[in-house]
Formats: sequence, structure tokens, C-alpha cells
Amino acid sequence: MSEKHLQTGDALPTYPGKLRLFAMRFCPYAERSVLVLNAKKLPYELVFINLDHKPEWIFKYSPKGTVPALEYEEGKAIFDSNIINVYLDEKYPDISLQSADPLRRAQDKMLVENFASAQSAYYTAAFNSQALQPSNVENYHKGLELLQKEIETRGTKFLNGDEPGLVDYTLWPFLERFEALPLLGKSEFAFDKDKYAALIAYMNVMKSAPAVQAYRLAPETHAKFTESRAKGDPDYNMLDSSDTVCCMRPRKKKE
Ligand SMILES: N[C@@H](CCC(=O)N[C@@H](CS)C(=O)NCC(=O)O)C(=O)O
Repeated sequence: MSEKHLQTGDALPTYPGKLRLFAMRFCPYAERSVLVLNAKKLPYELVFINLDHKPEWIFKYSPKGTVPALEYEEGKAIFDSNIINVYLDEKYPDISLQSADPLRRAQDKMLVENFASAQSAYYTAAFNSQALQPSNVENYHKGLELLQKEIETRGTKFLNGDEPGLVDYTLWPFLERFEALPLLGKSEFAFDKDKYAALIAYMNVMKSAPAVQAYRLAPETHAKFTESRAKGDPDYNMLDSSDTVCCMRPRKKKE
């Protein structure tokens, strides 16, 4: 797999004969699906695309040209991270990532829904900081407090139980990026060690989950990409293979 982002005019790589995920390396939604593919130990290939100069063929897989999109059979695809993840979980049930209890599944969805305001505050802070209002900071912390309360109430290692599940992999990509905000001068978005002790402990166990380890990027790396995107010139190909904090595939030696 190349970390290069394909762009307008680039050819579509040959179909690999296995699941193929169209993604962008820094996209939190695409990361959700990568984590699920990793957790379910499914063979897959990643194709990264430049979202500012999209290759023509992406629209065949994703009508709006958004990522992630999953090619589940040659030439056939579905898009949207939540749709893809539920599809994968139901299609490949060997490693199940959702509770068997319908009520718990509903509670997981409500948690994700309630967290959305923290996500949107993050986007404002990261990419549109001149529009940042005190209410954004408030919403962000409300989202974190709510998540922490749920972690404490459930009392399990992960929100899903002893192992991470869909709910964990859905929320994680944003938590990973939130840690970049203080590095971008947004200290009001930092996690206070005392206030967020349970959330920080949860984040540390998530960081060591194999599916996450294989794809996670350091806050410094997210901050660097965010800066380039906020300036209007996203540096899609800035990553060196060593930037992945840990990796399931062997690392290339630097020349
Ligand atoms: N609801 C979608 C959101 C996907 C999304 O917004 N992806 C962004 C990249 S992080 C994208 O493709 N942006 C390109 C565009 O909107 O043209 C999902 O969960 O997959």
C-alpha cells in the first residue's frame, strides 16, 4: 500500500481481489472504517485520494466523492463510515464488534450522537478558528464530560466491554485528533489531567488496542497536517512511513 494520495488524472489501481477502502490518511471518518477492518482482521487494501483534486473514478464508488467508500465486490461500493462499519460487522460476524443487546446498541448510537457537538467544535477550532466562539469550547467540554460519565458508568475497560467495539472505533478517531488542538495554540481544548482522569485512562487503553496502534498518528503529526489544511494547502503526502506510531505491516527502512 502506498501512502501517496491519488489525484485527478491518476489511474485507478488494479482491483486487488479483496476489500478495498477509499480513504484519506488524515480523515477521521475513514479511520473509523480502517479500525473496524483491522479489528475484524479482514484482508483489505487502502487507496488514498486527494480530496482537493479528486480522481475522476472516485465518483463511481462514492457519488459525492467523499471518503470512506468500501468496494465490497469489484466495481460495487458503499459509502459513509457508519454504514460501512455496520455492514462489515454484520457481513463478517466472526469477530463481532456490537453488543447482542438492542438496548446497548441504541445507547452506543446515542453516545455517538451526543458526541457530535464536540466533533463539530473540534472542526471549528482546527480549521476555522476565526469563527471560534466560547459556546464551541463549552460544547466540546460538555461532549467530553458526557463521554467520561458514560465510561465511568459502564465501568468496563472499553465502552464495548472487555474488547473495543464499534462504539469505541467510532469515537476514537476524534479523540486522537483532539490531542492536537493544544499544540495548535488552542489550550482551552486541552484535557485537564484531574478533571478528565477517567477519559485519559480510557484513551490510553484505546491507544494500545492493536487495531488503533496500527494506524494511529501522533498529535504532532495531526497538528502538522491540520496547519497545512487550515492554510488552504493540505499536505496529503506529508507522511513518512515512520509517522504511524506503530504499524501492522513491516516498516520501510529510510534511505
Ligand atoms: N458522514 C460521512 C462523512 C465523510 C466525510 O465528510 N469525509 C470527508 C473527509 S474527512 C470528505 O470526504 N470530504 C470531501 C468532500 O466533502 O468533498 C462518513 O461518516 O463517512
